[in-house]
Amino acid sequence: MEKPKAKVYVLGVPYDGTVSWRPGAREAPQTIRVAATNIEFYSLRLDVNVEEVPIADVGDLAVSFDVKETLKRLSAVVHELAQTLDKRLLVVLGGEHTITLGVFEGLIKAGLDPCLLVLDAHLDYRDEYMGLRLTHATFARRLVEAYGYNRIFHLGVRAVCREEVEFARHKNSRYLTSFEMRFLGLREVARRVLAWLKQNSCKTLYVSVDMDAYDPAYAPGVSTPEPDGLEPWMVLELLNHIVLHSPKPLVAVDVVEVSPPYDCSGITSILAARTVVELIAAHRAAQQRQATST
Ligand SMILES: [Mn+2]
Repeated sequence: MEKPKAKVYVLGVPYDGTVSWRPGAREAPQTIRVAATNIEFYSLRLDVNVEEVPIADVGDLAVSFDVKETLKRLSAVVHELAQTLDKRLLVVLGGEHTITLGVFEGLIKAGLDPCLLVLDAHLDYRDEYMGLRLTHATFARRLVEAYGYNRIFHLGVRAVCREEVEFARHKNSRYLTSFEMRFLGLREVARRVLAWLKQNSCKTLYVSVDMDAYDPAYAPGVSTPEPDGLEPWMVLELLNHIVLHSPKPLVAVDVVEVSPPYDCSGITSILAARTVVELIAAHRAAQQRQATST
């Protein structure tokens, strides 16, 4: 019998070295894995059985105290895994949001040239935070400075400082607040994200889910919770629709900023696991759709 080949790689990054408020994201790769082994893997939304998808858990990155060294190692591992990502999906379990920068750099090095769709209460566009230039609160600034201001589309934004809003407006970086999203409705939000993907010269799609994009009522166990957030049905419907209709293939996904010590009854880890399962299902459905149309 032929050995099943992995269609999805799962990599944990237990790093929270620059955390400013509620530490613990280093524990999240394990708690999300435990949640994932205990929830159902059938996506009724898409009629995709994720149990049938061969998934390889490649373990956790050996992290350093030093954020730059951690990102360097992460970028190297992602670069290696990305050699075979043309038909596969990389799922990264954080860790704090800074790790997205390392994953992004690894994908760039592998020639996958991604656009980054970020779900986050925050813009993370500060130039520096508490004396550091490379932190969970500045990673998006470093990313767009290096790879272009049109690389990121933020969804669910509602907690910013003046510097970040002025930066985003001045550079014409795309974002929608949680309240704009509710007012516009999901169809219009999806239409705008898909239009951005279409006109962008990037080649692939990378989705980063900061769990604080969800309302703290649903995801209380995060490093920096903010009220007035998104509801799970909104996020899951929207991501499914975008991945299914994206003109650029989905190659990577991360869930970041879960802080298990602050989680009530593990519900944030469970929602993170559900988010990953639905994204794997959407990736599978998009591939099947593409295969039948060509
Ligand atoms: Mn955030």
